[in-house]
Amino acid sequence: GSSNGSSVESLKLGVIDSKNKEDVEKALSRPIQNTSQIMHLVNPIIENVKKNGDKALVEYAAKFDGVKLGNPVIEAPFPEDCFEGLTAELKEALDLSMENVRKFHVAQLQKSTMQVETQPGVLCSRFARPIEKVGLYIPGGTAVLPSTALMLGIPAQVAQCREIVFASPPRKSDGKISPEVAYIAHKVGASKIVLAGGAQAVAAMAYGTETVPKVDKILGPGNQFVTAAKMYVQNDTQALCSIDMPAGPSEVLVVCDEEADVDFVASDLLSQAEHGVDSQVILLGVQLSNKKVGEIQAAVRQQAISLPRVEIVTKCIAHSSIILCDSYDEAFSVSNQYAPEHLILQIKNAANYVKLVDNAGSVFVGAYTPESCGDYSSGTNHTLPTYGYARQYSGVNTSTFQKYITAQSVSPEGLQNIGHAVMSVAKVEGLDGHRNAVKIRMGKLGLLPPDF
Ligand code: HSO
Ligand code: ZN
Repeated sequence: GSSNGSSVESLKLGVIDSKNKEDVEKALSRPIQNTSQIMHLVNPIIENVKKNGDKALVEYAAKFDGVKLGNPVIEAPFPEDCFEGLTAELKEALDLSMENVRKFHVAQLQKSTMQVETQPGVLCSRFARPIEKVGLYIPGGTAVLPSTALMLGIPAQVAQCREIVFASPPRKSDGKISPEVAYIAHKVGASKIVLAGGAQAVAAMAYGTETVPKVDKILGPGNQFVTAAKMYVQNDTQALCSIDMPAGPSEVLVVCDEEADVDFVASDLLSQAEHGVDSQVILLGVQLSNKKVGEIQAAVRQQAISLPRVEIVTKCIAHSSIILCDSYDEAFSVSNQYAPEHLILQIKNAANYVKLVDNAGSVFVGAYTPESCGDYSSGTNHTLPTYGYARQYSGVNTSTFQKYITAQSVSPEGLQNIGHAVMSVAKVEGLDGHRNAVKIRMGKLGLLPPDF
């Protein structure tokens, strides 16, 4: 990595006092994302895939991935050479991670039908069913992310989706998919792997091609092209496709106090910073001494310079900061305002403060709980709302792959209990047909006076 003077110099987290509202607001603002401009580039790609199917996919693989594809789709059972290069150590690591993610997501299954008798004879119920076909997008980009394959694939399998389709850009070097992603696709019972990235992958799964099945929901993180394409197909009734959530750059907010281990704090900030130059990392320090602030800055610098991705980290740190807070309450109020994707608590009695969290994707409680554990192996999902969407979205979970169906059964006694209310509301809405549907039944049951 580079360690020239200027980059080491900018490897210093700036410090802001929480009383300086303008600076705090600036530090907490997210980078502006221009989706409409990207749409101009994405539209023709979607149109091309819609019209020309596999031929368009092969064309884009040559153009964007520099790969000559015969068939853009690999079908299960995946050929042995897909797994070439997968080591025993990695297999074991992925197996352990999958097992924990499976345990946590199986526990989220609501197995029995929920049923409520709202009035005597009026039975309302709700039950879950899997979304039939799902498309899981696994990004290529600056890092291979088999963990994302696992975080999307396991819950889809747990929810018992009938068809799971993977899409991921082929490797520039050999036109293949990484063996780790192929292994997970195999483990979760995916039917197909589409060798495509970007908007073209999203379009192929949304509309279907000769070899790619049309899916009902598309999930997974991606670059701006992927995000724009997901937004587009979600709004196209011809695609009849939903998406998981809007995606933005990844982020972490760490809350620490004077007792925190500065090396732990620095490592958590950096593990998020290395994701990308647009990642955001924020440290809220509760009643920190100047000495502690200096130690944190030094630890960040010292750890950063030995990371292979130091250049990305340096750019990220340049727009990240430490915000000094007077109290724990103040820190949590700032955190809730920011609504971080990841919230890490490195404070005394951390577990006692979880009740103060109103907005966050996932919370990491205590000094020995780095975000990395949740990114890979503990069991929680790492596909989380970014960009402040933690205010209204949940991270990916088992119900992300299901929909709920309600049912009701009304007995004659039940009709007697609610029929008059239905007729009155129908009348004020001017919908006589609605009113009649109840009136006819109540009449035959002898529940209405003859002159009604
Ligand atoms: N922290 C990332 C997930 C990830 N980390 C994948 C490593 N690999 C976004 O939440
Ligand atoms: Zn991560």
